[in-house]
Amino acid sequence: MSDTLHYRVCPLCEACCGLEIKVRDGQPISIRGHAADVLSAGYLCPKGVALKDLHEDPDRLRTPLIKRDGVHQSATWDEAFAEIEQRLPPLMAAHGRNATVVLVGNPSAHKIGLLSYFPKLVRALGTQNVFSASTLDQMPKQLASGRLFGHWLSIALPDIDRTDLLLVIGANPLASNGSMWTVPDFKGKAKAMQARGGKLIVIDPRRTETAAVADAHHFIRPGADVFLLAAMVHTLFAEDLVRLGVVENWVNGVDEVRAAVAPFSPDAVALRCGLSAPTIRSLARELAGAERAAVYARIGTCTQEYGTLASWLVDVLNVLTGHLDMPGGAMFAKAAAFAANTMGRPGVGKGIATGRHQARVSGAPEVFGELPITCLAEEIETAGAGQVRALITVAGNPVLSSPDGPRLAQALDSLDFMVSLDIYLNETTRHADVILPGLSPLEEMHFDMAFPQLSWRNQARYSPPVLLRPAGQPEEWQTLLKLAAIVQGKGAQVDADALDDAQFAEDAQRLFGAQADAVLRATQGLRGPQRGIDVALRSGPYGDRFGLQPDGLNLAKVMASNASGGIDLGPLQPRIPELLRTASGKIELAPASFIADLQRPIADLQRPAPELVVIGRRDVRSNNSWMHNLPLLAKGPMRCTALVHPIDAARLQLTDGALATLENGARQVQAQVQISDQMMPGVVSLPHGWGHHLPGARLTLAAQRPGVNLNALLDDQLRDPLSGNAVLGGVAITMRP
Ligand SMILES: Nc1nc2c(c(=O)[nH]1)N[C@H]1C(S)=C(S)[C@@H](COP(=O)(O)OP(=O)(O)OC[C@H]3O[C@@H](n4cnc5c(=O)[nH]c(N)nc54)[C@H](O)[C@@H]3O)O[C@H]1N2
Ligand SMILES: Nc1nc2c(c(=O)[nH]1)N[C@H]1C(S)=C(S)[C@@H](COP(=O)(O)OP(=O)(O)OC[C@H]3O[C@@H](n4cnc5c(=O)[nH]c(N)nc54)[C@H](O)[C@@H]3O)O[C@H]1N2
Ligand code: SF4
Ligand SMILES: [Mo]
Repeated sequence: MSDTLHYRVCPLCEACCGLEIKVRDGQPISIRGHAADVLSAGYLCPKGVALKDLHEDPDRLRTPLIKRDGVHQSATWDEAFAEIEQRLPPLMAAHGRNATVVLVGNPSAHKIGLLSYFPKLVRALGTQNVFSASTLDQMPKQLASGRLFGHWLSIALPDIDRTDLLLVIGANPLASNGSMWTVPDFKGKAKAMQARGGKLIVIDPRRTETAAVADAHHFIRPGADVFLLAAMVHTLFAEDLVRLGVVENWVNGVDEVRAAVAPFSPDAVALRCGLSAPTIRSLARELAGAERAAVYARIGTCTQEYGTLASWLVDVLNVLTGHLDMPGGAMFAKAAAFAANTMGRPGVGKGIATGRHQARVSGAPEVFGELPITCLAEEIETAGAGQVRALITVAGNPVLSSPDGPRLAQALDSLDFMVSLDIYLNETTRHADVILPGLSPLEEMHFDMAFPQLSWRNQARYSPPVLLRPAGQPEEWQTLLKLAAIVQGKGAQVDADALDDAQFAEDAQRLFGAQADAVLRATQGLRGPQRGIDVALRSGPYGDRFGLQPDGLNLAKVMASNASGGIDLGPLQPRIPELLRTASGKIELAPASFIADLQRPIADLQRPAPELVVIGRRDVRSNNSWMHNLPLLAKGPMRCTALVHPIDAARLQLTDGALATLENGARQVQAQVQISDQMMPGVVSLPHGWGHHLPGARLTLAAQRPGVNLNALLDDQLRDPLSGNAVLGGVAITMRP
C-alpha cells in the first residue's frame, strides 16, 4: 500500500502546531511540522513527534477497565456503562446532587469533544461541585481579564510580529511553547523581533532557556511580582509617563489606580522583590518610552499568593503605557468561532460574576463556574450534608498535579464511587472503579475552541481523524453523553447519536428561532461537535451567516483548507471598544476587589523573606504529568532534578547528583540535586508531574525513572483568595543532604 499524508493540529500544548503525518498500512510512520500551516509554518517540538509513541504505547488504554477486588480488569463498554448505571444513580439519590463532583483536567482544553460536552454532563448531574486544572493555572489571569474587559477569555496578547519591546514575566515559552498565548516558534519570532532592533526582557527567578536568548534578564523573588509591577505603575505616575493612547476614551479608574499604588514606591519594594529601585524605574521608563511594546506574564505570576493582583497589574501597565490594542502592543485575537467577545451586542455587556455559590467546607467562592481544585480533598473528607461521595474525572491527574497529592489520594480511596475518562491507568485513575478510555489523538478529529482566542494571528483550522478508530470504541463526546443519560435515568442503552440529534434540534430552536430550520438544513450530515463547529463558524465574525454572506466561513470551507494549512484571517486588529463586555462599556482598570486585596501585599512588605523557597520548572520533553511513558520523551538525562544555586548548595552541604530531602512542615520528598547558577540564590526549582512509583498504576516506562512529586511537598490550603488558584511557587522549604 502507498503512503498517505495527513495534516493535523497537535493537541498536546497551546502552540497548536500543524503536523504532517505519514501513514502506511494504517500506521503512522513519521511526523513532522506542516510547512504550509498558517499558524505554525512547519514548527514543531519533540512532543509532536511523540504522538506516534502515544498512539503505539502498549500501556495506553484501549478498553474500559472495571475494578474488581482491588484490581483493574478489562471490560466491554456495555459492562462498564452497566456498572456505572448500577452504582452512580443510587448514590445521587441518597446523597443529593452536590455529592457527585466532576474534575476536568488540562487535555480537555485541547479536545473539543471533551470541552463542549462535559458541561452537558455537569448539567445532567446538577452539581455545583466542578473542579478543574484552571485553579492550578490561569484562573487569576482570567479573573483579571474578566474584570478589566468583561469576559473571562478576553486576554491581551503581545503582537509579537510588530513589537519592539517584549517584557516576559514568569513564563518560559522556550520550554512551554507559550501559554494563554498561542505562539508556535516563540524563539523564531523573538529572534525576528531582535533582528529588527527589538528587545526581549525576561523577569524570572531562574535564568531560563528564554532568558538565555533575551537581551536582559532580571531575577525576582518568587511571589514578588505584585511589588515589582505596582512599583512600575507607581513610577509611571510619579514621572508623568502615563499615556492611554488609543484607548483613552475607554478607561475607567485611572485615579483609583494611582492612589492604590502609592505605598509601592520602587524604594519601598526593592528589597522584597530583589530588583533594585533604579532597575525598577528604568524598566518602567523603557516600557513607557517604547512606541510599540507589550508585557506578557504567565504561570509564574499566576500560581502564587498574589496571582490575581500580578495578572491585573500586567494589563494596567499595558494600558497606562498606551500599548493596549495598538499594533505592536498588547492586542486581542478575533477567533472565527466560539469567542464570547464576538457574540451579542458589541461594546457592552454584563461583565463577570463570581461567588454565585461557595465551597461547602472552606467557603471559597465560585469563580467562572468552578470551585478551587484544592478544596476537593476536604470536600471528600469532611462529613455532613453535601459531603462528596462520587467523583468523575475527565482527563485529569490531580494526585500528581494538585498540591498535597498524597492527601488527595487517600481521600479518593474513601469515595463510594469514582469514574475516570482517561487514556491511562495512572496515579489518579488507579483509584477509579471504572475507567473509560478516550481515543488516540490520531483517531480523533480536531478543532480548537479556546486557543484561536489566544493566538498570535487569526486563523481557522480543522483536522479530520488521521486513522480510523477501533470498531466499537466511542468518541469521547459520545461517552460523556452516555454518562449524562445514565445519571438522568435514560438508561445505559440509550443511543448517544440520537440523543445528540435531539439536543441539537432543541438548541437550534432555542437559539435561532425562526431560522432553526435553515440551521438544521445547513448542518445536515454533520454529527457531534462538528455540528457545533459549523454553527459557530457560520454565525461567527467571519461566518457565512447561513448563506447571507456567501463569501463567509463555514466548516466545509475550513475542512477544505486542511492540506493547505488552514485559513489565515490575518494579523491581530484593534478591537476596543467593540470587544468590551463590561457593564460600563469601558475598561475597568480599578476593580474594587483588587484594590482592596492590595492590603495583603502592603502588610507583607514588612514580612521577612524566607531563606529558601521552591518553584516549578517545565522541560520541552515533558508535558505535565502524563507523557513520561513515551520512549522518545523519556530518553536522555533525568529531568526531575532540584536545581540549587552554588551558594545555597555550599551553605546546605548539598552535593551535585546526590539526593537531598526537601521539607515543608511534615511534608517531604527526596530529589536529586543539580547545582546550577541559573537559579537565583535562595530559590530551588523542581518540576511537577513526576512521582510515577505509586502502586496500581500501569506506566511501565515511566515507573523505571519515576522522579518525585513536587506537589507532595505543597500545601493544599494555600490559595489566592480572589481566584481560588493554588499557590504552587514561592513556598518556603528547608533542604538537607
Ligand atoms: N507544582 C506544580 N503543579 C502544577 C503545575 C505547576 O507548574 N507546578 N502546573 C499546573 C498546570 S498549569 C496544569 S494545567 C495542571 C495539569 O494537571 P492535569 O489537569 O491533572 O493534567 P495532566 O497532568 O496533563 O494530566 C492529564 C490527564 O489526562 C489524561 N489524558 C491525556 N490525553 C487524554 C485524552 O485525550 N482523553 C482523556 N480522557 N484523557 C487524556 C492523562 O492520562 C492524564 O491522566 O498541573 C498543574 N500542577
Ligand atoms: N514542555 C512543556 N510544555 C508545556 C507544559 C509542560 O508541562 N511541558 N505545560 C503546559 C501548561 S499546562 C502550561 S499552563 C504552560 C505554562 O507555560 P509557562 O508559563 O511558560 O510555564 P513555565 O515554563 O513553567 O514558566 C514559568 C516560569 O515562571 C518562573 N517563576 C516561578 N515562580 C515565579 C514567580 O514568582 N515570579 C516570576 N516572575 N516567575 C516565576 C519559573 O522559573 C518559570 O521559568 O506550559 C504548557 N506547555
Ligand atoms: S510545541 Fe510541540 S507539543 Fe506543542 S503543539 Fe507544537 S508540536 Fe505539539
Ligand atoms: Mo496549565
